[in-house]
Amino acid sequence: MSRLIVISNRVSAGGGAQGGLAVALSAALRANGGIWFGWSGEVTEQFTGHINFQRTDGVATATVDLEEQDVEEYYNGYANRTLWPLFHYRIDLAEYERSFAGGYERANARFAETVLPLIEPDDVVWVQDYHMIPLGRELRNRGIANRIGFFLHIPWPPRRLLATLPEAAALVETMFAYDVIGFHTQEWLDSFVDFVKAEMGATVDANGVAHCNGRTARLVACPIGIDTRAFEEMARSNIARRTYEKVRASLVGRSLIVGVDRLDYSKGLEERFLGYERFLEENPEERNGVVLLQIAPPSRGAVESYQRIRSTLEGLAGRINGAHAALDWVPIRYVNQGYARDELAGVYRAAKIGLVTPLRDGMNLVAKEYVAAQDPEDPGVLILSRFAGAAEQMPDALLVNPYSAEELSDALQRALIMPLSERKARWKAMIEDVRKRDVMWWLETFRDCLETPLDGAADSAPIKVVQIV
Ligand code: GDG
Repeated sequence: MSRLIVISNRVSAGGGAQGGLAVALSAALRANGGIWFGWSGEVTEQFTGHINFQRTDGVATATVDLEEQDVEEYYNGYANRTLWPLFHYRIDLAEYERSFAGGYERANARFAETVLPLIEPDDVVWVQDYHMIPLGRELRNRGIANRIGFFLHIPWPPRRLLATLPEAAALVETMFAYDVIGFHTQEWLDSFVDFVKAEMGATVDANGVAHCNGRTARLVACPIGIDTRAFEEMARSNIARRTYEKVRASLVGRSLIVGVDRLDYSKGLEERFLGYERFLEENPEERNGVVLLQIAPPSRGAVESYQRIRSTLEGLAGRINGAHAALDWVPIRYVNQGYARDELAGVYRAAKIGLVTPLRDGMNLVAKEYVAAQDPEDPGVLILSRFAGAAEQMPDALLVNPYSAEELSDALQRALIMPLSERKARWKAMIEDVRKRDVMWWLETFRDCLETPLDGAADSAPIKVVQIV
């Protein structure tokens, strides 16, 4: 198998303490050699393109520092104030500034220039996520003829929303520099097809290959998974067990509802709190019988919309607790702090309900982690937003509209009284898929597509169309 060059905004090579994505990419890089390249997270006075090489747990990484202006315009700007909100359907929050678009192009050109000498002729290159959409074109412009794939970890927005981005067509056109473009779900892929057909005159053939202005790119829906076996084991580890005991003891017999999300407006935390408040009001007999533990480590604190959501949630949690708390009970434990993964596994296992209600999410790995952490003899219930990519794979969760406080309240009520036999049947269906399509499955499936040349493939060997459901 060819060497792999992974390119992503941040590099997090390493072992089991990391998330599934880092584990899977690290495993592939260890097995076949290759390099993981990206931004160091550091700022330098003047961009030099100096590469910092490291080897972490047998994985070679190469990182580069960026200038302050790059960080402001590319990372805090175009990536997190333009694309992130727009791609999560929040055009009300999206900021369209030429300086951001310019900084984004400049940073991507800098990444391309820097990584160029590291790419050997037989390598396959895999670019990750919305920070780096035009990177493939930048590499092609510099003469790279290798197979290059792109995977989008967030949703692809509906055509009419994307059309509000001034440079939408130009940005999307750069994607035809890739051989393969991957999405988590058929829905995101369909939205992409809708845009390129209507706005750019592209066509898509029966093999899922898009043709646009003389270039082609193969489109695949390939849902990311977690490192399921490892997570199941982690949920049985000593640390997880101790965390489980500690949390259970603190509940004194009450049922735990858990949410774990980066503090991000796409995760529907405000709506979740309102749904829970509704539940408390509609079910007074349940008051004092449940606790909502919301773990929400802060993220992207330099961006104003993130500061706003943080203070909104603090206000809301304070109001709900103020209105409903008793001498010996607080309805919401709102924790702005991160925990180690094995502790999280223990928390998931202690929770009777996993409340995963993003307003929009490319996939959502917390839903899968919650399922993997459950006790097979007494599994909890997953309440999942219909608007998370994960919902396509998890029809046995209680699927809800996260905007509806009534639906959230009803689902909480239903989950709390769900008989063991139904909980087991739903959990079994979900865990089977979470095990089957784990993160290694995702990696291998995408890589297979990337390593299958497009030219003439349709005539000789039929292209394998990836089915996700
Ligand atoms: C993007 C897409 C897509 C959370 N709190 C703690 C912690 N976490 C971990 C979770 C989970 C991960 O962070 C979050 O993953 P998600 O998938 O839920 O969401 P995003 O961060 O928005 O990820 C998403 C994903 O990319 C992959 O393609 O699924 O749709 O938005 O693993 O457990 N981890 C630790 N402590 C915490 O407190 N250690």
